[in-house]
Parts: sequence; C-alpha cells; structure tokens
Amino acid sequence: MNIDRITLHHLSMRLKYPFETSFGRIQQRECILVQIQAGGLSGWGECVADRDPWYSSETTGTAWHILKDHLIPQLVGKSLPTAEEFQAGAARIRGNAMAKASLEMALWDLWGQVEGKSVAQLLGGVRSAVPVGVSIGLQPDIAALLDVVAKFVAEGYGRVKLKIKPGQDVPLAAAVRRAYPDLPLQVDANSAYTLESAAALLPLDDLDLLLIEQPLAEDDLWDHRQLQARLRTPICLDESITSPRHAAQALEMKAARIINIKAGRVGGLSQAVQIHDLCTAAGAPVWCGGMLETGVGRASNLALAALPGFTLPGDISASDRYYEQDITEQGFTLNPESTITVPTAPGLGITVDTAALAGVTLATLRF
Ligand code: NPG
Repeated sequence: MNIDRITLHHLSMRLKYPFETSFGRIQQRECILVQIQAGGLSGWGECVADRDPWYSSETTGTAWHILKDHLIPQLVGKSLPTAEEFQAGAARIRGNAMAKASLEMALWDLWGQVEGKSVAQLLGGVRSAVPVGVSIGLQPDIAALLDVVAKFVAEGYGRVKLKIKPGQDVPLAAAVRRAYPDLPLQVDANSAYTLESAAALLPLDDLDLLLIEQPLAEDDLWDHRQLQARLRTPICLDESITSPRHAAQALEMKAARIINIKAGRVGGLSQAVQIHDLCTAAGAPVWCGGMLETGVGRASNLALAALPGFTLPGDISASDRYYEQDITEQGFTLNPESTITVPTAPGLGITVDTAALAGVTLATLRF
C-alpha cells in the first residue's frame, strides 16, 4: 500500500480555562495534526509541541519545519513502512521527538485500520478502561485552588495533580491534603527548582503524596538522584526522560522511582512501549502524561495507558475538561471510579470532525 498524500494542519484551540504552570500560562493551545492518506484510509497523528519553547525546545514552528523538510519527504509516495522502518528513517534526524511521534501516531492509526485492530491491541494493551486523574494549574490563591479541586472531585476525578513552583508549593499542597485526607494527590514542578531551592520541598514528605514530578532541571539526572536520596516520596521524571536510554539510566542511578511516559516527548509510541517494558522489568510504575491534547492525541494516550505497567492514573481527563468543542466526533467521558474507556475501533478509533477542524485551522499544507 502506497502513501498517497500527507497533510499538515496547524491548529489553535482555546482552552476552557487558562492552564498555568511554573513555565507559563496557556489559554490558546496550538498543535499540528498530521493526516496520512493511503489506500483510501486516513491516519491521524497529533504533534504536542506548543507555540512557545517553554515546556520543551520543540515548538509548532520547529515541528512544522522538521515534518515538511525532513520526515514527510521520507514517506510520501513510498510504500507504507513498518514501525521499525519508520524509526530507522527517523533516527537519522537528531532530536525533534514530538515531530517524529506525530507522524508515527498517524502511522499507528493506519496500521490498526489495515489490520482491523485498535492501536491499544497493536501495542499490547490489556485494559479496557484506564485509571485517570486531573492536572490542576496554579491558581491565584489557596481558596481558589480548593474551589477548583472541589469541582473536579465532584465530577468524579479520583486523583489530583497540583502544579507547584517556588513560593507556591508546600502550603497549597498541605491545604488540599487537609481538605481531602484520603485523596490520591501528587505535585508537578516542571523543573522550577534547583537542588538548593528544592530544600523547600522536603516537608512534602509529610503529605502522603503519590509522587513529586520533575522538581529539577530536565538535563539534571544527577541532582535528581541527590534530591531523591533526601525524600521518602518518590520522584517521578517527565521532562528528563527523552529516550529509553535515559529512562534506564535514571532508574539505575536512582534519580527517580516512577516515570511519566509521554509518547511525544520520547519520539513515538514505539519508544513509549520500550520505556514501559524496561520500567516494568525494573519494578518501576509508569503513568501516561498529557499535553492538553485534542481527541486525536487523547485516543493515542488511552491506547498507550492500556498497557499493563501503567498502574498509576494518567493525566488523561475527559474531553470536556479541555475545549468547548473538540475536533474529533468522539468525546471521552469519565466513568465512575475515575477511568476512561480505551477506544476499541480499528486504529485510534476516532473520526476527525472536518467542520470543527476547519474552524480552528491556521494553516494547511499538502504533500
Ligand atoms: O491533562 O493534558 C492534561 C494536562 C496535564 O499537566 C499536564 N501537562 O507538565 O505535564 C505537564 C503539563 C503540560 C501541559 C506540559 C501542556 C506541556 C504542555
């Protein structure tokens, strides 16, 4: 089967509520959707790079360039590659994990449709619904934070993640813990601390948190190791883990006890599965991170989180937590017990709503 056409769609979608982290405030979320057409089928992928290089060095601009000038020319007009063939071609391009992952996601969607299997099945998923939580951005004050937590707990979210940064950390986590003594709770600093300033986080050990996510710089496995040695609470790495090798080294070095897996951050679902497998072999739990995806990326995250090692709830909330109108016909809703059902239809199991897509498209490019 030949790849007939690839289309890039640059989108800008307004979040229902601004999302504030230690790196900045997002209200208008940009992303790129990749559509691969082959043999009358359409496969979709989402590039999670944002407009600004705050969370990662990749942006929608750099991803557009890498897709257009390097990755797409390897594929368009050629026969549909296997995952190994795609990864071998992509490996020659350094970095640019999110650009690579988006194209691979569209290929997984196609491979599933060709084989009549869901992406979850292709990846080795074992769960029909996955445990999920909600990630809550920084709020103006603790009273406002408690209101937002109360709203999401009332909606049925059974695990809450709080964003923290220097000056907005222990007191806010302690206030939420006081209000919800039994709620599974975790915090995420998005690299906002140094080993020195992270001394402020040591009292978090008294709050019975599931984990403390990415307190230190993304390129600093060693200082994470020093900090983990001083904390009883597990450190979980996100930004620092950009490949299976980093994951293996972080665990070996005891820089973290838990890993957040985002397929976009590690170059695709293939690498995400490798990280899952090596963490499982090492006895380290993993969970699926989120990047405010549309329904396309959400479907892919659900497929990944169906693997057996994803024992902690993912940052995969229901569609209505994010956008007024999503661009997939399928919306994802929260089940009782704080789970979301994994799509079972072939491929990612989603259909893009072309009218909704047109309404949020900034630019389109066809190959
Ligand atoms: O529910 O998708 C979600 C958001 C989860 O907190 C979340 N994502 O640091 O992991 C993160 C953060 C993020 C959002 C990172 C957007 C980058 C972009």
